[in-house]
Amino acid sequence: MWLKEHKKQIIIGAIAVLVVVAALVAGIFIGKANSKSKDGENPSTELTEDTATEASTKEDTEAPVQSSDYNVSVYTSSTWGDEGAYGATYNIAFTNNSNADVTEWYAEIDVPQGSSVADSWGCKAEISGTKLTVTATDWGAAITKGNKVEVGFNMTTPTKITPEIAALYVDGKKQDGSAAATTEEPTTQEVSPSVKPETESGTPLENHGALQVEGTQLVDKNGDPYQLKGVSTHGLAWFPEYVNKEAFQTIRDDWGGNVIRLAMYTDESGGYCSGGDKEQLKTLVDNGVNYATELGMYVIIDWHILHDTDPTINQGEAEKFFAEMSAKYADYDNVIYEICNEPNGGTTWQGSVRPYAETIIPIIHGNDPDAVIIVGTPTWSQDVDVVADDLAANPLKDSKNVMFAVHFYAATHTDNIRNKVTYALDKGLPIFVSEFSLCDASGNGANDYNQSDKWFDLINSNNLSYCSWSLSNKAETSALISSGCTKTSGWSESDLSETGKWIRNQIRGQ
Ligand code: IDC
Repeated sequence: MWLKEHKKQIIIGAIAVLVVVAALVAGIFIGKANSKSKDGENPSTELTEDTATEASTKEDTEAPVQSSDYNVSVYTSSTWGDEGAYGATYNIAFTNNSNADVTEWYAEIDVPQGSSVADSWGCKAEISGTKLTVTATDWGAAITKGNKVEVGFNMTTPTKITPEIAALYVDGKKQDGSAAATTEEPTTQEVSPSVKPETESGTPLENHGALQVEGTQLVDKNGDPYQLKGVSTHGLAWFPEYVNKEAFQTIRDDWGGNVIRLAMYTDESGGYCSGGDKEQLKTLVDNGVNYATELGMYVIIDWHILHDTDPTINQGEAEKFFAEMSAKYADYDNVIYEICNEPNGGTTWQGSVRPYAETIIPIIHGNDPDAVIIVGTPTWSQDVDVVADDLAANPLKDSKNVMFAVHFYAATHTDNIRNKVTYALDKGLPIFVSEFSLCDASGNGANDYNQSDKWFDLINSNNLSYCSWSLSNKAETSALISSGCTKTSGWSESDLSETGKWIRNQIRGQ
């Protein structure tokens, strides 16, 4: 299509290439006669008679010189509105396969007269007549070799369009057609990395509404797959200062996050069932839910069992807690319940977690029938394979909008746990990565970036939702804020720990 529409320009371009090649050949032969280049220096740049002949054959072909340096595609993600005012989020994914860094680029897309852009991230998107020019800005423009960015914008068009890149310019040079591939829908790898602060044209909640589970996938109010990406607090009792609206807003607007997990320990010091101040803890949960709601973010209320190993140990308290929470937030579309962080010790799925879930789920759904609920899985939320096998044979009595947790710490949990995830997804189990970090399972030690990349390949190719442990400045590797930084919101990049920087980039899609 692009080639056909531009046949004329391409032929003119090819002729221009020929003229330049001819001039170069002449110039080099003259140059050679005058000064012989040093032996072995830059041999590949020397244009010989052979390559000149090869270039001249290009005249017969329709395509200009092929370039595989850049792979650029455009796709729409969420859509809204109707004919007359058809809205969509457009994402442009740019992969720099060349061996030089890219510092600026822009793309042109044909749009119907009367289209308008609401907001954009990583780029400036401007319409003049029927031409939309998307010019990468700041982080969207700086693409080091081998790396990929995704920029995006929201646009309303009078009619539904299939966006295509009509022209692409990289570092001042127009690229040939082969560089600008176009896809209507994202491929699975392209789904997630998109930074979408969503502050101007609507918050995540305004745009995506009540979420549901369809098959293994979390979907939004329009039935479109939706990925939650965000952070978990540390223990609410220990780091209450991070439960503030500006902190959540920084995660939303600077990181591109859309979810906050509120981790309330049940049995550690100051825990809900181990002498902690229940009212104070519930106030922290309530504040967290309200800040997230005001910001249009999703929020997970996490019953953070850990030392107590088996969710049935404090089940009575859990029943009361979730009855109270689900009654209070029954009308909130953004509240998600995580009913047991990490069953561990000798706790089994069939012996404890399943019966516990079959008690708590009806309590929550009794108040809020559509609520999304995350159930922790045995062995510190790793054994999703065991759960998948059991549920394939014998589904839960109430499985509506129920998902299952997998947690990983990349320096400890590798192929073995990823294989469990793949296996469980294949069996149809909806999975939510409600906690993870890049270091070892203690929350400390060195980060394993290689394993972290492998995890994110799996996460993004399956559009899994995730929350990173933890929004705190504790002196441990998994804390997202640098231990020397006492700011509780508005962090600049240098305020973040190494983990924090990596996670922020990941959420931003870099
Ligand atoms: C860790 C915290 C650490 C705290 C400890 C308490 O990072 O500061 O002292 O809990 O036991 C989990 C748990 C999560 C752990 C984390 C790291 O869900 O509570 O946090 N982790 O050990 N599962 C695997 C790792």
